[in-house]
Amino acid sequence: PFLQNVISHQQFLSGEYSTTFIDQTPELFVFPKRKDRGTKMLTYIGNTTVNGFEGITKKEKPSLVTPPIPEINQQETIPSGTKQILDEHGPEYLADWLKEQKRVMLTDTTFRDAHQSLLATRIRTKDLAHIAEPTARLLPQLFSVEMWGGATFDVAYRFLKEDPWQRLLKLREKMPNVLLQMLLRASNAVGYKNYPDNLIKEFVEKSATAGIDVFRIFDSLNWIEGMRPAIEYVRENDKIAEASMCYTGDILDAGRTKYDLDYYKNLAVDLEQSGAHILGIKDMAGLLKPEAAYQLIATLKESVDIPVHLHSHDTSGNGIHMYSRAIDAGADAVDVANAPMAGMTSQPSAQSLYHALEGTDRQPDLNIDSYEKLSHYWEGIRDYYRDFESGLKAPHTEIYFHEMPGGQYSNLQQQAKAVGLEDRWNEVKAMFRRVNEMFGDIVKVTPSSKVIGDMALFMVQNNLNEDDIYERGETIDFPESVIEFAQGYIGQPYQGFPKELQRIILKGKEPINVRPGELLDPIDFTKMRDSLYKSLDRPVTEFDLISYALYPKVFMDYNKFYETYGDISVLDTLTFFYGMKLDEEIEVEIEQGKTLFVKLVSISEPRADGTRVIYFELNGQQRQVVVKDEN
Ligand code: 3PY
Ligand code: ZN
Repeated sequence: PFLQNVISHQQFLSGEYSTTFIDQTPELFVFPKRKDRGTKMLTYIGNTTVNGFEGITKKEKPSLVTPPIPEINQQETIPSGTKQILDEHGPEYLADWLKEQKRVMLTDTTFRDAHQSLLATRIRTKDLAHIAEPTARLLPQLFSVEMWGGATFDVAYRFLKEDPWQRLLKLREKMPNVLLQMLLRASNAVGYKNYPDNLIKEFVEKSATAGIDVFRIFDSLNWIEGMRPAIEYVRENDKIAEASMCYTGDILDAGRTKYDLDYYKNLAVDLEQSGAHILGIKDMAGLLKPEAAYQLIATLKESVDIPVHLHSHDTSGNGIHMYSRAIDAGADAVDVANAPMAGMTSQPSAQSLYHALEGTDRQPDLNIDSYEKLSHYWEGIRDYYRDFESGLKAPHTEIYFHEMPGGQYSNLQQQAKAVGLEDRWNEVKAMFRRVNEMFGDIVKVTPSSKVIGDMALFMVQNNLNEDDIYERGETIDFPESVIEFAQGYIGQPYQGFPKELQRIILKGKEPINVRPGELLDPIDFTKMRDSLYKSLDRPVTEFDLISYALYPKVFMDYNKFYETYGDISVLDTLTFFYGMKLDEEIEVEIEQGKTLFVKLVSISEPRADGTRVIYFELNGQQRQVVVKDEN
């Protein structure tokens, strides 16, 4: 290989070499071989340094302080909490216990929905894991910590190049005392389409084994048929089924009768009868107004016997006022985030709510100083992800107009940016509303919100208006998600599909009107394991199987990435996003007690084939990698 390297070297071929050629040309000694862990990691760092990271305009690595982690005494036992109640007494007991609490209980969403809603779901496991144990020690009175599910699952593989199951296992280990909660999109699991029932069953079982206690289950069209299997599987695992209704519309608007108080009351009764331990109200866009919250919660508390848990987003700026009215009406638990990760499209702030309830007998039982200590960490960490901020700087009451879920806002904005519609974002929002009306005013939450979002982007991008759709629809190729929706593949909307639009979109295809899961063939996991074993060339875990079944391409792409670069979840976040600066030195703990010291020494000019040589020191030894300059 050495001779091969010499005779194919640009400098050798050009004849411009002297007797020192071999000494000065270290890449001659780079032989194709199975790369070791260090080289793989250096290749990632080199690549990111030269080419940047997807979604971040290439720029100099920022200098940021390391966020402070509150001091804790690891010798002390971790105070017990709701997790111990569940483990000792089971889900029914826990639900009764929740209902008996005089003070409102809190779910902290900082580890999931808060960053999904503010930072396009980009917070990495490493940054969550650092603060997990301090959270468990400082906030043992929480009802739960929402830390998994929703978009975190696929974003982990797709963008963060890490395994979401490892996140769950790690956080479980560090937070043994509070209930861990996930968001489960019923028959869509953590995906964007319906899956076979046996996959949902496996998913729930493995998530429960790995550490999830509370499953907040919702259907994106509030279609109860779509939720039944998931509720049943959660119950089979002795975990908490928090079956949820998604709040849409405005019960205070007498002119908008599709989703009125009776609609929610009937839904709540159905959910209780379907086996919910807790009734969730998922106000995913933050549309619930304070007086509406009072009326809704008061009505639901009269209509069902199970506790009521309210989730909302603070987009309008009315979150705390709304929560305090809901709490007056008897809400048993509400969702909040730590202040630096709260507000706007995220959940209302835990600290603000605490102070807002001062002097009432429902003020949450927590140590506010502890919350503030943890807040310094989140304040620092948020800055690491500044490139993923949605740009929303102030309360946004326009939400009552376009009704876009908080978790979707920053993601759709990224999507719009990716297709060159950054400057037309206001048009996209207005179109989102138009499309919702065209579709008959549907519940909008993943994946139905994605359907509306895809259609809105598609229409703005192609300069189409509503008339164009009706007049020229036959000749338009609609986005895949829109076709699937019209076919009934994500379920049945309340009061049905608008027939004319459905006909235009389907172009002769027959829609279904049963639960899609009933029509899908069950997954043959044994067969899948065999074929995956062959393509991965490594033992296949139960978790791998589920991930592959949910997201075959995303999972395989992640594995390919892993083979090339190894486990880069160990890199610090700034290096992960920006690579390294010249002369910078970093430490990377690749496993407990094993640290690599990396220094970036120099970067060559691009060579004729467009590659650059990146010179590093790895634990004091010279190393170089070759990366393609994509700029
Ligand atoms: C999700 O499904 O990811 C959501 O957060 C919906 O609100
Ligand atoms: Zn949410």
